[in-house]
Amino acid sequence: MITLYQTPVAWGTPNLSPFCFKLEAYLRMAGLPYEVKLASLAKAPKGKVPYAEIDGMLMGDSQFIIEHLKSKHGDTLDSKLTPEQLAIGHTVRRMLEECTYWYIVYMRWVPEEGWRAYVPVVETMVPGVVGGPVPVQALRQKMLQILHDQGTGRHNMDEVQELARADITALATLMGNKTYLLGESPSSFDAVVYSFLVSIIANPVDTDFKQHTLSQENLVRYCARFKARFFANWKPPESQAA
Ligand SMILES: N[C@@H](CCC(=O)N[C@@H](CS)C(=O)NCC(=O)O)C(=O)O
Repeated sequence: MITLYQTPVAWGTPNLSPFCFKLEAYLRMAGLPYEVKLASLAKAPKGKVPYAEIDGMLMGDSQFIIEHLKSKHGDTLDSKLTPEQLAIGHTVRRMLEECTYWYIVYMRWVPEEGWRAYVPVVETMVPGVVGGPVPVQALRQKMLQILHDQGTGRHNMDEVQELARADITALATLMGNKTYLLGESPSSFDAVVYSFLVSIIANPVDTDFKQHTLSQENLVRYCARFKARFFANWKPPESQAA
């Protein structure tokens, strides 16, 4: 059994961390049984979520975990992809994880309206996930500093939304009318695309970023299709059921 350690269920989605959600989506796509437990950043091998326990060993980083699972259990999802498809998948994954991710983070932590909506979610992570009774304002200050150091925090809201819209337009164009990102069959890259799209759409605060995503009909249809195929029977973990 694989134990997936992640942040609590929130906003009606399995996880608001797109990296946790991606890993859970991959496990479901690959048909690997798993259980979910609440993470503790203090115990996380890389100090980040998700992390997983596999054969008694703790591993960090969603992609390292996926690569490990592929070598252990085989890779039915990606084994038929051409080198060009793999390159497109890789590029899309890196765009979402290294760029779009920061725009998702910005919308939650920077604008006052976004922060007001996100505080209740952050409160569910104190003290357990963050490892102590840290005030949510201190967590916000830390995240604002991280955003500043990364660079996205130096942009204003309009600039971030413009960057974010461009990523979504590129994704919608690449998706076209295909059933999944790279064709008629799902690949591991769809775990990334789906989890990041849901992370954007689930935010209750309306932004251009969210509206632009919702206006891409092919992406909205894609999310519905993916959910129906891989998350139809999803239930919150017992420890977190309402
Ligand atoms: N490359 C990592 C990224 C994971 C990541 O950035 N996780 C965020 C949550 S979405 C996190 O743990 N942040 C807490 C922190 O940095 O202290 C992966 O794929 O797992």
